[in-house]
Amino acid sequence: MIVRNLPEANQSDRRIVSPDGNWESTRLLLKEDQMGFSFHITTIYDGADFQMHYQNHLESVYCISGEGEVETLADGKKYPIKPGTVYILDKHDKHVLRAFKEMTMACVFNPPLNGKEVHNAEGAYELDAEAITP
Ligand code: 9YT
Repeated sequence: MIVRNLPEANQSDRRIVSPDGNWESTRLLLKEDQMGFSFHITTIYDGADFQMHYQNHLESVYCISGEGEVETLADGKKYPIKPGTVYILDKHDKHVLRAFKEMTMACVFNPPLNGKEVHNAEGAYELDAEAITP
């Protein structure tokens, strides 16, 4: 069994701060754990408004706290996000995420992240990103 603790992980290189200033994510479970998915606790900063397109991954995002919206760009639909909302990018949907109040999200990625991923110019993660050092 694997047991980890968020406050401890936040003090380690599992905590990734996005250079775009929109979010940070502490990656509690990664590819090296061989579970077939990764699991992260992500903070979307107040006022963030940014586009993503996970061409190489599927992602589920569950809102623990905060308030915002997600917009799917293919059809312009906007979905409010509040605690208890989950959105599931089952079609590699290009989307915009907006935080009206800082949001804490639990995120699951398939395939699992290596550890050091940040968004590329298209808002995707590369499959060959660097792993964190154990
Ligand atoms: C919700 C979302 O996709 N935020 C960007 C960060 C990502 N969830 C991650 O790397 O944990």
